[in-house]
Amino acid sequence: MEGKGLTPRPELKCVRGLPLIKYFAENWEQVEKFQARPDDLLISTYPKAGTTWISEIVDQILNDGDIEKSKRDAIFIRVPFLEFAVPGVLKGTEQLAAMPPPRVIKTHLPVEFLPQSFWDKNCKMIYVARNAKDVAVSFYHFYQMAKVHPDPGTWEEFLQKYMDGKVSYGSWYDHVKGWWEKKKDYRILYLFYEDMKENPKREIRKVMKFMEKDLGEEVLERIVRDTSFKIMKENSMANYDTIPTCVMDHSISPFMRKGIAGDWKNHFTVAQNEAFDADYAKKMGQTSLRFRTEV
Ligand code: PPS
Repeated sequence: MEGKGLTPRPELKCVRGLPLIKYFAENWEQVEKFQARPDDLLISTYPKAGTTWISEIVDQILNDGDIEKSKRDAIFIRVPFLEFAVPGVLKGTEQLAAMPPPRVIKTHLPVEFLPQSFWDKNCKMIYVARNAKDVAVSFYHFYQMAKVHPDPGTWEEFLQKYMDGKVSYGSWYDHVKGWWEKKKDYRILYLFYEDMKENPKREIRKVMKFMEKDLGEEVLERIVRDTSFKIMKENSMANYDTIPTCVMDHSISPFMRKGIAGDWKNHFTVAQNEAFDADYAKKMGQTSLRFRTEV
């Protein structure tokens, strides 16, 4: 990845009301007409919910737990990012056009923005949801280190923008609820980051079953180990270390930052937490979707 011709910190640009990274929005036509195949496996998340973790798990399952095979390339090449587009770099849609099946595809799109062909082809999809407060903290750090985002401002300012859905990919609330509703009608495995932290073996077993891959206990245990935060943080094919500093600056905040549930407590003030909880109750309403904020 070169990143030439990139203007640092461009303002977000809306596509049908959805705020996106400017370059992603400018490539929207290509995304909308993307043609999924029936054997594509889609990984969908709101940003910072554990996308890289579940992508690494899925790729290791596809490779029967052989970590050397999973180290064949960086995670963003093995699992292309559908709507990714920055000047001078191969777009997600271009990467996917050249990729042999079975393709694993990453997206952060809200359910109503997913290209229609994924629904028409009835693709399998894995959605990972993470609690809203930890996502806010992780996103704030990511905005600082990934310079395709606008300047996040102070934590207080960023938190307000996040609550108002004025960040890249819009409202966390609409995202998690939209995908939750859709799973009633489509082949969507809906997972929670906090469950993965609590019992990765149990959750990876669910993923294997969903992918119809029975690899046995020994391989399962190896995948649990090789997709742990500690191992992935050291793995340059999983930790985004190979991205140029002009795009992601790990010295500001590493991509593999903390990898825990409950870090929000180190960032929210009491007043911020109260305001957030009140707003959360209004926005989440009567949904059956329930989140834990720590493990
Ligand atoms: S992105 O940029 O939206 O695709 O980011 P994403 O991969 O969704 O989220 C990054 C956060 O996930 C944490 N992470 C992990 N946690 C636990 N275990 C493993 N293996 C793991 N891999 C990534 C990563 O540290 C980011 O969370 P924070 O809270 O910032 O540490």
